[in-house]
Amino acid sequence: MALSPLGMLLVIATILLPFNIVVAKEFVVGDDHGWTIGFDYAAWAADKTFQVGDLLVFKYAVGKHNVFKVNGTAFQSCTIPPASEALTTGSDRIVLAIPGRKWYICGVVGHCNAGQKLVITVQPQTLPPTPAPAPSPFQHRPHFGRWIPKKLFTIFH
Ligand SMILES: *[C@@H]1O[C@H](CO)[C@@H](O)[C@H](O)[C@H]1NC(C)=O
Ligand SMILES: [Cu+2]
Repeated sequence: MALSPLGMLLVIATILLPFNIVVAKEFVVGDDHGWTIGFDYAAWAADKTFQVGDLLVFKYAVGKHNVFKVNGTAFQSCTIPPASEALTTGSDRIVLAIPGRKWYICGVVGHCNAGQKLVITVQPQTLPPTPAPAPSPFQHRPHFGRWIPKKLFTIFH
């Protein structure tokens, strides 16, 4: 029996399903500007969608800046956490593992107040919709199977 185009599409979709995962995106914060003062990170983030599994990369010259993950209160007031909590590699990679609002600031004196702060909202990962179970090709088969084995059993017993 030849498959209808729709049936063929279903077969292909089923085969490809395990590969149909959402690809994680990598965001270089500030793009070419990197992580610095004098850049509008609110505008940078405004047209982007961040999802669980995506990656933030903070790029800056080591020693010039750093990155602290803070809460909303510390973000508003530019309260710098203990230095031990700083990310300082100059290429700090943060995987967005949990949905919700995330706040980052630079801990160098004056930088957060000068606007070196980023707030984003991480969306839950969108999964592809679960397909309805494909109809079984056997479900309309005549029920000969029910009596044939019994009859054979009877004959050869
Ligand atoms: C926010 O973080 C600061 C320290 O960084 C802490 O003192 C404060 O309790 C936190 N606020 C909330 C609401 O968690
Ligand atoms: Cu800084």
